[in-house]
Amino acid sequence: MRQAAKRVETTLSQALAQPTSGAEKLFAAMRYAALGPGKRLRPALVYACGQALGGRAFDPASCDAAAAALECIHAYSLVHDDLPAMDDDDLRRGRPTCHIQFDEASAILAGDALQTAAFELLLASSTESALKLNLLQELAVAAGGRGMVAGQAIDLDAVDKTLDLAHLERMHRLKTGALIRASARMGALLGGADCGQLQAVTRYAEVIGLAFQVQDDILDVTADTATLGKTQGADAARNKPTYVSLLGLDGAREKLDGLHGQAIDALAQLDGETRLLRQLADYIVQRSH
Ligand code: GRG
Repeated sequence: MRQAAKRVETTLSQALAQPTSGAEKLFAAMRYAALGPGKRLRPALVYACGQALGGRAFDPASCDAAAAALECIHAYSLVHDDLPAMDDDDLRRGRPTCHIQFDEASAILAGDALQTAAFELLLASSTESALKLNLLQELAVAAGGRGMVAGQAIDLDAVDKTLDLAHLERMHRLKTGALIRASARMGALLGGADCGQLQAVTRYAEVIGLAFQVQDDILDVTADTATLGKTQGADAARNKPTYVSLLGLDGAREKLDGLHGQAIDALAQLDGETRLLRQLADYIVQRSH
């Protein structure tokens, strides 16, 4: 993860280095959002899947644009999620949220520009054209109204409602799962995955995506504010359904164990070197922030 973080931060830093004249504040807000102290989980998945499928011939540089594009979309989603019209959060990654550090209009624009920067990064990459089109499609579908944005809409609609487990799962598959799935699939495509391998990677990513959210819900009620980098119990306090509110803490932990097992089973279908993917699955269920 450290190596992935270093690579993606270098790519993002270069991509956002030259502000458009007169739009210095916009670029400062974009850099603040994209280069803040995040875990870079999605880039790590891109590189790990690329390596698992690409084997010895794998060159991490081939994944730099995809990794940075995913982090741009992720950063934009967090900036917009924190806005007063959405979750209205003051704290993110242990620092003031983008609209508190700058102002609301700048945060909206920084999110907008980060979203399109993702596609610019992919378009400017030296990836072969047919593969590039596949990557663009993966990202566009995962990020938009058939993926993450749809999940966010369902989530906002769920406040004060009772969702059952199937509904909750569908919302998370879209809201956080779609981008995690796209990260793994884009890495696998860059590593030259065939159809069967892509299916196994997709299954792995779908279950770790859910596991990530279950652990997020557990941490929301168990970790302290300093460790979390955000307000503890924020999701529960917003009266949104969570895995903990539906299953209880022990039930959510059991669910997490089951998903971890399914991720390891999915990796058994891959013939490549899957050590890093196994470690990422372990990290997702054991993480403390
Ligand atoms: C506003 C269009 C739009 C979408 C927002 C993903 C999302 C949709 C909102 C995020 C809300 C949230 C905090 C969800 C919980 C799971 C999650 C995505 C946490 C943040 O991701 P991490 O932990 O963040 O990978 P870092 O800071 O490490 O990059």
